[in-house]
Amino acid sequence: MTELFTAHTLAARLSPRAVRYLPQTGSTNDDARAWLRARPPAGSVVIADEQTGGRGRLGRAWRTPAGAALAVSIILRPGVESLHQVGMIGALAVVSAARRAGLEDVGIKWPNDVLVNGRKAAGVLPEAEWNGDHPLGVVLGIGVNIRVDFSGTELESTAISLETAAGHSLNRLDILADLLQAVDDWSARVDVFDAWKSRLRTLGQTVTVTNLRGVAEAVDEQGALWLRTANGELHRIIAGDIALGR
Ligand code: BT5
Repeated sequence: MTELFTAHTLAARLSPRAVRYLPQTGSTNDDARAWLRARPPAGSVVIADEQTGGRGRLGRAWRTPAGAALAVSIILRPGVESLHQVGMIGALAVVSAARRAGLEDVGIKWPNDVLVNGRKAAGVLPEAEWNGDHPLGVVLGIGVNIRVDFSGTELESTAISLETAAGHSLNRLDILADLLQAVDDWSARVDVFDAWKSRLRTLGQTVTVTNLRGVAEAVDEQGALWLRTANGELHRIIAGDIALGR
C-alpha cells in the first residue's frame, strides 16, 4: 500500500523540529544544502515521498519510489574535528531504528551501507557545505527502503526492504521518528567510532573498493578502510563524501 506523508502529520509528529516536506523532489540533499545557506537550526530536516534524482556516492543513483521509502536529509553542525563521524552517525541511527522495528540481522557495510539479512536496506550520504575554509554545516542524507519492490530490477539480489525482512507491514512515520531521534542520540555520544566499528561487517572480508581488491584489515578513526591487496601492499581508502562541495 502506498501511504504518503502530509506536511501536517510530519509537523505534528516531529515538532518542534523544523521540517520541510516535499511530495516529490530531485534530491533531498540538494534541497537541504540550499536551505543550509539560510542557517536553519541544527536538526532541521527535509523529507520527500519520492526522489526523481536521488543520489548515492560518487555520482551513483539512489532509487526512491513514491511512498515506499524514507528519503531524509538532516542538517547538522558538527565541529570540524567530528565531520568524519557524520556518516557513521547516519548508519548507526539506521541500525538503531531498524532494531527498534524488530529486525535482528542488522549490520554496517563499509563505509555506511546498512545491511539487513546481508542485503542493503539503507544508504547514507553526508555532504558538507563550505564557506571558504569554514563548514556552514553538514547535510546527512539517509535513504531507507521500507517497502520498495526490487523484483525484476538490477537491485533484486542486493537490496532489501525492511518490511520484506520483517515479514509484516511497518509504520513509516514511526521509523522516521525513531531514525531522527537516533541521529540526535548518536550525535551526543562519545563512542561513535567504537560503536560503528563494532557493527561493521566488512572487516576480515575480501572486498573490491574503487578498483582495488583485497582483505579489509582495519578501519581508522577517520572512517578510512585499510585494504591489503594480494601483492601485500596496504592501501588506505577514504569514503570521500564529506569533502564534497568544498
Ligand atoms: C549510498 O550510496 O548508499 C547513499 C544513498 C543515500 C540516499 C539518500 S536518500 C536522501 C538523500 N538524498 C539523496 O539524493 N541521497 C540521500 P552508494 O554507496 O553510492 O550506493 C549507491 C548504489 O546502491 C547504487 O549504485 C545501486 O547499486 C544501489 N542502490 C540504489 N538504490 C538503492 C536502494 N533503494 N536500495 C538498495 N540499493 C540501492
